[in-house]
Amino acid sequence: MNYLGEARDDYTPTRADKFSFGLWTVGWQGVDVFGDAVRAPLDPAAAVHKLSELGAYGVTFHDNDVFPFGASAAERDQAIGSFRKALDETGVIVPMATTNLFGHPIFKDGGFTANDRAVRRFAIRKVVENIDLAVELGAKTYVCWGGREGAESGAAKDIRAALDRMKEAFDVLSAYVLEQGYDLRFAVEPKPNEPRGDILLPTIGHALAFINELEHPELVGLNPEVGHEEMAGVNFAHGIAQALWHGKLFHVDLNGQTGPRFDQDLRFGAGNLRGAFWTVDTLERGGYEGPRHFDFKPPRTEDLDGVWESARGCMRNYLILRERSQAFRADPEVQEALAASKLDELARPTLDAGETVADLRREDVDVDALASRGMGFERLDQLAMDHLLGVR
Ligand code: GLT
Ligand code: MN
Ligand code: MN
Repeated sequence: MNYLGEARDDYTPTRADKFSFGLWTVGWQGVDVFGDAVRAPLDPAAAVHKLSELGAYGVTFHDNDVFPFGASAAERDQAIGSFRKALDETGVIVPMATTNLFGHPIFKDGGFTANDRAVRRFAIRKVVENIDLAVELGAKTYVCWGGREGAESGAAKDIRAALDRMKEAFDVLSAYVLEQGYDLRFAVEPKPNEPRGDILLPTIGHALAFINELEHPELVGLNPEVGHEEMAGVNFAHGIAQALWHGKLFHVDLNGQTGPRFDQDLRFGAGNLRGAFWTVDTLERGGYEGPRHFDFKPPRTEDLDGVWESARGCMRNYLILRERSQAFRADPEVQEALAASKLDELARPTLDAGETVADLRREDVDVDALASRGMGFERLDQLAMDHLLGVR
């Protein structure tokens, strides 16, 4: 039984849960820096059918997840037709799309910020072409992950000029979207490194500051990824809470990561489980209404059955954590502990209306009493742990 007295093991996703997956996630063949493909290519239409059967409501794609780089018009139409047919047959939607500006050798020094101007011009054009397709398929969010926008060495990239070019790309793309009357917003996906030694806009904070410099900041928000922030050693739940505070959490990439190391892209809930608990708690309580999008890589050890187990696990873990977070918040002892830890006071403005610093200066402060007062956070956190571990 769960805390509401309902049958406990009902963590089966429905479309109302808004789970979505990138075609490149379940379709990852396992090619990595050290090894070849371990799995056969997965037909996008087959992926759509299986994800639908598992309970996902959406799929997302890069242009070249659907048709290969350099495909002829006929090949492109045929591939899109087959993908679209699967969407129609299943009712699966495309909430988001993105561009592959990293796989082909032309992008070895980046797309929007490549030193080579001809590459930059080609990159923007590639994005525009896929935006047209994205909108046709109903996407409302367009992700820009700048994995190749960066450098391995100091003199190779003039960072200020590169940021000018990055801004230029977003300004041009925003103008295009407005001109076409598209109902589409951009979401920048930060990452600190990999594949480049250092990537531009490495964290949520860098990206938020960058957005303010754009011609159309209202059209650009964030698509933070759990593992990317944790690679930088920062707290993902805090990061998305701040993005929500700025009204900039347009999309989210959920996955698992164990601390600062290479980008593991584990299934959601694997790796930093406590972090995942607070991530779900923050999304569910913070007013986020977008897709719960999984961007993970089923490990190379898995065959196709293992791929689907892994996809199922992402959704199951989200639902378990959602239930655990709800149980935590509904527990009267937790509510009492939250009050004892003064969370309600934190929500109250520090100065009352009409008060000024003069009022603060007049105040008689019992410094010793305030200094010796415990905050009760350990009790509060243990209650969270008990809920997370399922013993409450
Ligand atoms: C790539 C990357 C992801 C991004 C994708 C969007 S592609 O797999 O590792 O984090 O979200 O371009
Ligand atoms: Mn990643
Ligand atoms: Mn991602």
